[in-house]
Order: sequence, then structure tokens, then C-alpha cells
Amino acid sequence: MFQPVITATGVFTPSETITNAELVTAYNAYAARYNEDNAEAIRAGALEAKPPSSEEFIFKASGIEQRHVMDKSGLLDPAIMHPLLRARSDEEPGIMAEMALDACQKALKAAGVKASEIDLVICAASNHERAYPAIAVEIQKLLGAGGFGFDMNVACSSATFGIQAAADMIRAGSARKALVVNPEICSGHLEWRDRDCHFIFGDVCTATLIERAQETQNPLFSIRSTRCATEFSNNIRNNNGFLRRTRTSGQDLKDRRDMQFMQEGRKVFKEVVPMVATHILAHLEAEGIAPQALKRMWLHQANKAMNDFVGRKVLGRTPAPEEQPNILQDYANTSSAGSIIAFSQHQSGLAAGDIGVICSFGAGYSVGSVIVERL
Ligand code: CO8
Repeated sequence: MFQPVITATGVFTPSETITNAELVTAYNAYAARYNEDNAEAIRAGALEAKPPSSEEFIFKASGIEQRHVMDKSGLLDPAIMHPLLRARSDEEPGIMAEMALDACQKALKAAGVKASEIDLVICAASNHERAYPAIAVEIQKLLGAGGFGFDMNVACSSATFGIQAAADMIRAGSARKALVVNPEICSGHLEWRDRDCHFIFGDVCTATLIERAQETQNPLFSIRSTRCATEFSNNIRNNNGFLRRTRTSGQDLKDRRDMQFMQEGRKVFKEVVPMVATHILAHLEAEGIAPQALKRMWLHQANKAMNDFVGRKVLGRTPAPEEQPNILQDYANTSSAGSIIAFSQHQSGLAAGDIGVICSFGAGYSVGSVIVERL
């Protein structure tokens, strides 16, 4: 058996940002235009008018101040309201692979590992731009890595589930050096024309390099233990899929609302928060770690109030900001990448032997926790 250790992380951050003010201006222009175009149907009661969005609501309800995106021009155009991404030929690298390459190369550089030494690439994300060939295999080729790669999707929990898969393979001996990479183009699946959710997501890519402790000079964190759990729920759902064209219901096959992200946000909040706190506490107990011994929690970055609640439940007191760092104010919810951005950016102040937990949660429902020890 080999001990898996995290030796580096890498983050690709798109250069374009959208502030809440920009977002709300674009949405409100879209809503005004929609209400004007459909004035007759709205007056007749056949359609509902779209109410305006507000910066105050967004910040108060979520803690989000801005988001990074791959393309803001389409998102801020009231006549478009989705990202505009250049169509690529099959001979060019795909956009997810391109984002992944940047994040992986940053992680490899930080650890001083050559791409050719990598023998496992897991592309773990909540959406994949095509069905096959796997994005992970394309990333493997672009990197010049060996071994094998595969894609997986557990929505917001993809990164921690991917880390568990990689850590288990390293432990068992079927992989030596693994990259778990999370290219999240959430802007492609968000419904920017729905004020209930238009502020939630942003784009980013994270990568985590995991190696055998016995074969690295520069380990950062030992992976003490991982735990994943799922419980079916329809409260976060996206019905887009390959059976789309088989439907004959007469609905718009290109632009159905349920082909984008949908959620019952209140229900998600109420049901997932206790599930996450119970999950982390049970995981710590199984490892013989008292919650008070936890020095850091890198939580999924969906909602500030949600994280505050989980932090209080786990520690039994209000965590200091450095104990439970948030990055969602700058990045919004980046699905599976959120907890890894927090992990990547907030490692200072930990001493050898300190214990922390990376935890993500979301659609499925799904929860994944990774208990790590600073080396
Ligand atoms: N501006 C002004 N008012 C608004 C707006 C807005 N933009 N939006 C809603 N309101 C109004 C509502 O209409 C409502 O009005 P009323 O009281 O008159 O009905 C009022 O404000 C309150 O609305 P809510 O009850 O919806 O507000 P909440 O306080 O619950 O906040 C949140 C909404 C922020 C969505 C909150 O419920 C939340 O964060 N919930 C948890 C969500 C979550 O964590 N989801 C996880 C999803 S991520 C995941 O699993 C990955 C999926 C894959 C990613 C795909 C990429 C797209």
C-alpha cells in the first residue's frame, strides 16, 4: 500500500469578470425588453412579467460580488444572454481541455513534476462539452502524459469524488502520479434569463496533483482519509442530454428551460446544510479526530450563509475567517472547483501535523470530504 499525498494545485482563472452591477444592468434590460415584447400576453394573463433583479439581493442572499467567465460579451447582451464561444474544429484542443492544460501545468510546475511522469488524469466536472472521446484523454495527450484518463461527473462534488478515486488508485498501486482536474464552464449551463439563479455561477478550472509519499521530495498534505455520500434529489437538476431529439412533445428542443441549471434553492439550502455537517462530523469521528482539532475547512463555495452554518455546526462555535476561508465573493459558485480554489489559495498559517478538511456538496445530492494533514 502507498500513502497518497497532495503535492500541488493549479488554478486557471478566466481574465473576464462580471460584477453584480454589470450583471443586474444586463438582466434588467433583458427583462424590460421581454416585458415590452410580450406586453399583450402579460396583460391577458397568459405570461408572467419578469421582475427586475437587484444587486442588494444578490449580495445579501449569496455573498457573491463578482464572477469570472470565459465570455462576457454574450452574457451582458440583453439580446443574447448566453456565452459566445468560438466553434472549434475537431483538430483543435477543446475549450475544457485548454483550461485544464493551464491548471495542470501550473500544478506540475509548482511540484517540479514532468508531465510525462503522470500516469492518471481524471477530468471531474459537472458538465462535459462532448460525450466522447473523454476530455481527460484529450488532456492526457495535450500534456504529454502517459497511463490513462477518464471523465467523471458528480456535479459540485466532482473534485472530491475524483480525489477519492485517484487517492484509492495510488494507495492500491494502479497509479503513481495523478492529476484530478476540474474545468467548469458553468456559464454555459446557467440560465442567465432567470433572476432566481442568474447570479450564482462562474467559470474556472482547478487541478490537484496527487503522488505516492514514498516517491516525492515535496509533499504538501497527506490524504488521511476520504468519504463520499449520495442521496437522490430532484432539487438541483438539468435535463439536457443525448435523448433530446427523441422527444416529440412540440417543446422547443434547443431552448427548453429544463435543459439549463434548475434548482429549488431554499430546499437545497435546508436539506444539504445538515447533511454536510453530519457527514463531516461522522467522517472526523471515524478517523478519531475531534472537531475542535480541525484547523481549516475548505468548503464548497455556493453560499456564504451556508458555509457559516456548516462551520458553526462542525466546530461548535463561529469559525474565524481564516479557519473557513471563502472565495465565492470573487469567483461565485464554480461548482466542483470552488473548494479546491479555497484550498489552493488558503494554505498559509498551517503547521506540520495540522488537520484540515476539503468538503464539497451539491446536486445528486452529493457530499465528498477529504481529510488532509499538513506535512
Ligand atoms: N433579485 C431580486 N429578488 C430576487 C432575486 C433577484 N435576483 N432572485 C430571487 N428574488 C426574490 C424571490 O423571488 C423571492 O421573492 P418572494 O419572497 O416575493 O417570493 C425572494 O427574493 C427570496 O428568494 P429565495 O427564497 O429564492 O432566496 P434565498 O434567500 O433562498 O436565496 C439562493 C437564494 C441564493 C439560491 C439560496 O437559496 C441558496 O444559495 N441555496 C443553496 C443553493 C445551492 O447551494 N445550490 C447548489 C447548486 S450547485 C451544484 O450542485 C452544481 C450543479 C451543476 C452546476 C451547473 C452550472 C450551471
